[in-house]
Amino acid sequence: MWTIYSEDHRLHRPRYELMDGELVPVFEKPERADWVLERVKARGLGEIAAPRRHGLDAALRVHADHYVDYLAHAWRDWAALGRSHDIMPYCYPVRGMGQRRPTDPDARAGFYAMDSAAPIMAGSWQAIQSSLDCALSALERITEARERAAFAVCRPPGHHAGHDYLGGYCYLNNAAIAAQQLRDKGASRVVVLDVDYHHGNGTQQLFYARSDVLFVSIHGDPGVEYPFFAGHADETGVGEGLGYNLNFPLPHGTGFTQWHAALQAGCRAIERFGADALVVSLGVDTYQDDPISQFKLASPDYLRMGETIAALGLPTLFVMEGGYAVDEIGVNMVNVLEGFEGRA
Ligand code: SS9
Ligand code: ZN
Repeated sequence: MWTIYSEDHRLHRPRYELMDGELVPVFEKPERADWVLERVKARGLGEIAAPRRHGLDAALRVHADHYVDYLAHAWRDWAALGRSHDIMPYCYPVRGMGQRRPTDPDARAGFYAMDSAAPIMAGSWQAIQSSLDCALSALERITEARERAAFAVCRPPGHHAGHDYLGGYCYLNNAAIAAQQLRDKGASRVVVLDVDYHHGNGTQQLFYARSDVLFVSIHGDPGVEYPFFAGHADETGVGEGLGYNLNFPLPHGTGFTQWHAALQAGCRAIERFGADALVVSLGVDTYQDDPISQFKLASPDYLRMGETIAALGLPTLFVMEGGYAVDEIGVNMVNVLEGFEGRA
């Protein structure tokens, strides 16, 4: 399968994030994409191509225009104050606050954020757009070149980003935008399957009231895991969307047997749904040695994961999300793709 990759991701390299009450170097770093690309090459997965520029129309189908405008101009407004450190919010509107859109740069940073884990720096916007271009160009391998599958090396990732907010290393929701693009290009039913260790709260939010896009997510129990405020099993959709949101929260320490049983249950729901196409939010932070996660998957398990996803028989776009055990993320990510292609 084709891999779509852009060097522009390097422009996004924020310095610090908060962990255990301490500022630590950001786990979501450029080396992640390097390891993935290296492994794609080493295994001869297929063609590697740069994305073409798509502009923002597709993004504006799921994100608020004022939010996208914030992403585009946040650094300019921040730097105009003479600041050179990454944009990091420190004041958030909570229950009962925050109806009015602020103009102050610090207020805007908090208004458009769910957490402090998605800093913005000078090159971020360029990288964010290129990351989305990777997803949309990979999607064209499926919708235009009529191929079965494609892989987008998206950095920064997207699944925590919602209609009008960033968070958890995510700015534009690449997978959700691709799913909407599939709908706009004629697919009647689309599934987003999120296998990242963390619940895809942004994707869930974007399709929560809709029955045309089924969201299935397998993740660390939000009772004890980021993003805490979404991803519980009783979140099943609302209105039209009731029954079209399926969460599988699993406890810390979950190994592949238990994880795979959830995937199979998810696959049965996907089959009942009768989808035309599948978008996979492909995070490999379920790995046993991931530095910020608590599942116990081993590298060969990712081959099985790919096989099970392939058995759905759907056109499939793989969009890179998380995975922070840098040395192994290439192996694990590409194992899913090779398992999918039956090369294992
Ligand atoms: C861990 C801090 C987690 C955000 C994680 C976002 C994952 C994106 N103590 N910070 S896939
Ligand atoms: Zn994650």
